[in-house]
Amino acid sequence: MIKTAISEMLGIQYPVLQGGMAWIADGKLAAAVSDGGGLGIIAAGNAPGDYVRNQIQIARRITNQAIGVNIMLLSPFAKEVAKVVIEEKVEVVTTGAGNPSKYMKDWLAAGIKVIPVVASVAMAKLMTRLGASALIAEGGESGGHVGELTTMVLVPQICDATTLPVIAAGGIADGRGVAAAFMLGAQGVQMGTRFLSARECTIHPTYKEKIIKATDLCTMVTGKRLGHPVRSLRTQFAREYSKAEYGGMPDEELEALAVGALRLAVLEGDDKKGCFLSGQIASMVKKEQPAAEIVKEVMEEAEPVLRGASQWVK
Ligand code: TUI
Repeated sequence: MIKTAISEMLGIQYPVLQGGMAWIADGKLAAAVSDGGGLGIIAAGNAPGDYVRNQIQIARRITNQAIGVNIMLLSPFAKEVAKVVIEEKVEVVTTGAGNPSKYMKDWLAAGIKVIPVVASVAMAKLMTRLGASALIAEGGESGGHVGELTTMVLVPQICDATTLPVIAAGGIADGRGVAAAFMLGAQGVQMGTRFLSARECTIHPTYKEKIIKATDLCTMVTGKRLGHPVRSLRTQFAREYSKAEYGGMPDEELEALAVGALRLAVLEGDDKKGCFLSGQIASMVKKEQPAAEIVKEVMEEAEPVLRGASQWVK
């Protein structure tokens, strides 16, 4: 049994968070992860407050365990979702793709545990000062919106910059990844891509199949030119976007090219125009299985790896 400051603080069995994947992480997936002993997180993505409220209520009907909501700070609805999480009394808020400073006081006053994703040491220091409960250090191996640094490089630097417990994310798919994250100083992990194959994850079957069939070099980053780098599967859409990006397509046209691409991947499994967000570990996702099994499996795998670590010291 692995207990850490993160599992204790969140009152969960395993220090495993499920990433807040836009369009994907709904109330059903979050509830299944929480019921499995981790922390399930509903993604607000670019959705309005009412969608998020509805998903929270769906999760509450399935599980009595704590749940979280991820607020994507680039969303035009971030402000209204920030209110919904207080009204619906969610236990945990995670944030991504920006600086949540202006919301922190209200969330903390409402008794919500606030866990921002930080992609730099400066942001880690600021969030620590503002009273965050923990930090997520998400490296660029992750899917979706990515920062500059890798998990290997980011996690120890964030751990050194804060007194708060740190959750590692990006590039973690199994017990070895969990053990490695702990060696770097993290006390919990967040996984996104690994949960794409969860039975309770209701993405289009084509999306699941693409993840399960993926190989090691199957992801790429696009969107750097517009300042929003995003990692996704190397599909026709990703290749064409990349070509346009480096071929000098005007900014507005480039932005238009990406509109609706996430939705097309998740809801329709559209091979040509869909953007299939994925982390670099897609090739390590082998089969569909219940979310609870994923949580238990990775943590049980981590135990012998961590026990065996002493073999290196003579
Ligand atoms: O947010 C994510 N991953 C995401 S968000 C998303 S949806 C999207 N829609 C439109 C454009 C871009 C994305 C898909 N995947 N991960 C957490 C994360 N946060 N990664 C990096 C950061 C981050 C970056 C900068 C956090 C803070 C930050 O601070 C900058 C600042 O404002 O100082």
